[in-house]
Amino acid sequence: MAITVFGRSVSAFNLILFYVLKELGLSYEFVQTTPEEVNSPDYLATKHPFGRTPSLNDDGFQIYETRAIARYLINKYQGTKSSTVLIPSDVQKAALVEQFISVETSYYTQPLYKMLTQLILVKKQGNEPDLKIVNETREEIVKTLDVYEKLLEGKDYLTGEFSLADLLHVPLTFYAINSTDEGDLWNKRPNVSRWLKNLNERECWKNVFTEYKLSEYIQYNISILKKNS
Ligand SMILES: *[C@@H]1O[C@H](CO)[C@@H](O)[C@H](O)[C@H]1NC(C)=O
Ligand SMILES: *[C@@H]1O[C@H](CO)[C@@H](O)[C@H](O)[C@H]1NC(C)=O
Ligand SMILES: *[C@@H]1O[C@H](CO)[C@@H](O)[C@H](O)[C@H]1NC(C)=O
Ligand SMILES: CC(=O)N[C@H]1CO[C@H](CO)[C@@H](O)[C@@H]1O
Repeated sequence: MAITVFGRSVSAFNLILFYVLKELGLSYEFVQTTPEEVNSPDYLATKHPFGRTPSLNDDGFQIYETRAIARYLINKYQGTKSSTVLIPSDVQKAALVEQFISVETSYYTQPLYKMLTQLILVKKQGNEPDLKIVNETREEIVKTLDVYEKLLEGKDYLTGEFSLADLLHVPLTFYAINSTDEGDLWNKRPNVSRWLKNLNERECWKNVFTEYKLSEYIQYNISILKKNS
């Protein structure tokens, strides 16, 4: 068994994949790719035709798109190297995990990714963020978090038990809370905060945090943002 991940260690989607691999107890090799490399003919032909990261190779089998890679790893390896269950075998429990993954993809990650692109990437490049986009996506996130706040009442995790659905939220939320001034959207909601605390305390995420030096992206980003705004 040899798993290789191609990607960029600071990207939220790569961090999701590292987190999944660690929860499943799998070891892997990581090949850091540069922004230029992901657009090279070789990368497009063999790793990801849309020039994105991550892409994973498992003993010759190549697959891209984070959620698809995660499901593949779960179907193949869950239960073999660790006891963590990311998608339960019970069909109805699994369906509820899929329901929340759909919620995460459409109502959470989509607006949040757009907002963070403005508040982190655009600012880092020295440009002014588009406040219309920031305002519109913030409004969508508020609506989503209001629903989450109710859904998470009396629950530790979205389905009640930790699953892939919860895990998929963690890296992007880490950047939102620690590298922008928008943290109150999460911090002011007690049920959402409790959920994030449960997630942040998981050993595998702490290992991702340490291994990929995420603490460097907290103060660093904030001071850069302050300088540019
Ligand atoms: C964004 O929202 C702020 C605060 O509500 C407001 O002052 C600003 O005019 C808005 N900007 C745009 C471009 O919509
Ligand atoms: C959050 O959870 C508490 C109980 O844990 C509950 O009293 C409160 O109403 C919840 N908040 C919302 C907005 O549903
Ligand atoms: C923000 O960063 C701190 C480390 O300084 C970490 O403990 C915390 O979990 C992070 N918050 C989120 C929501 O990821
Ligand atoms: C305070 C802090 O963590 N600063 C770090 C910011 O990030 C750079 C690298 O990206 C580090 O070198 C700094 O130590």
